[in-house]
Amino acid sequence: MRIVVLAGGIGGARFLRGLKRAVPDADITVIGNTGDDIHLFGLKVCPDLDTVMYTLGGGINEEQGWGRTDETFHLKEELAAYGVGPEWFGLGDRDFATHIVRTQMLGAGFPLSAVTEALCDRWEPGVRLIPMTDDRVETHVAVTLPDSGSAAGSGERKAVHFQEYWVRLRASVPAEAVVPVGAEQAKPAPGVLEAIAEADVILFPPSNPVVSVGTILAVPGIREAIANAGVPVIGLSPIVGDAPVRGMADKVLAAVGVESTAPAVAEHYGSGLLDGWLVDTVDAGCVERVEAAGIRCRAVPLMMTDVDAAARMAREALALAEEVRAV
Ligand code: FO1
Repeated sequence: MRIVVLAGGIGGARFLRGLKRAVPDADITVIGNTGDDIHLFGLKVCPDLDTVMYTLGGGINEEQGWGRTDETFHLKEELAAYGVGPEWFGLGDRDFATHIVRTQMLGAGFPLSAVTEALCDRWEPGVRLIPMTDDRVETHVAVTLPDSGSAAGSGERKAVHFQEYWVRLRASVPAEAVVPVGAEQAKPAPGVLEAIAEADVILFPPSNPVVSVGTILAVPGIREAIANAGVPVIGLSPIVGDAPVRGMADKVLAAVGVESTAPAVAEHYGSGLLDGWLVDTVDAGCVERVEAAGIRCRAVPLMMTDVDAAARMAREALALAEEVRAV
């Protein structure tokens, strides 16, 4: 079975670990979000690609869900001693090596897709990991920063890099707009459209629908290829009981005018794209609403408490795909 998965960071990576356990013989291609990528200290950092690579390759810091296990921060401390930041983004020594190799290869002229393949030679994630594009796309978030010296609402309006919004500001101010800068001009990376065309099933894991899956779909050609693939497209809700399972998805959903509920996210993707949607059992009451929108829906446990739980979710997603295929 050939499976294509559109993945963000932690949620996508943990779901993939379950999917691999559920169907060990499947041929899995992961299209990774690169809108979170950031240039720091002259290096290209790809948080979502690395989170998938480290998680599936056994090198992830399990508690955090990002970065390396057994990490130290000497380099960051030395940089800080020179007054060189940003201090708010935690890059560890082991992780730095990945960014150095990546940046060196990019500088030598290799595209990001080839660099990712080379990095995966070491980590052997057991899936084919392809960035959504080789072109530069950076998600920016429009915010109004509170101005402590004046009346509320009169602060400075500016666009910040997604990582600054997520990590430095901890999504503490409303996201007024989310813009994947460069996406309109980007082309799908080599292999992306081919994998979609050859897939037996396409899965949207419980990743952020705006800044992860949404950014991948913003690359011209990818949404259309998925909608026209003629195979079941199944998503898993990242919202359980009207709150994100992890992260701050509600903040960026508000920016695109979508309420933070499992059915609203399904409707946001729409029946033109999505054939099936899994919601958590606590949201069983919304199954009818999702089906009324033309999307087959089932309520199953969606908390990825461990790899077995993620594997059960993956099996449910594939079972729903078979139901869709049978109609
Ligand atoms: N997330 C944090 O909350 N704080 C950090 O300092 C941080 C550093 C970091 C370094 C490398 C990396 O691959 C990921 C990192 N993340 C960090 C996670 C990341 O910011 C986001 O969770 C993802 O981009 C969202 O998918």
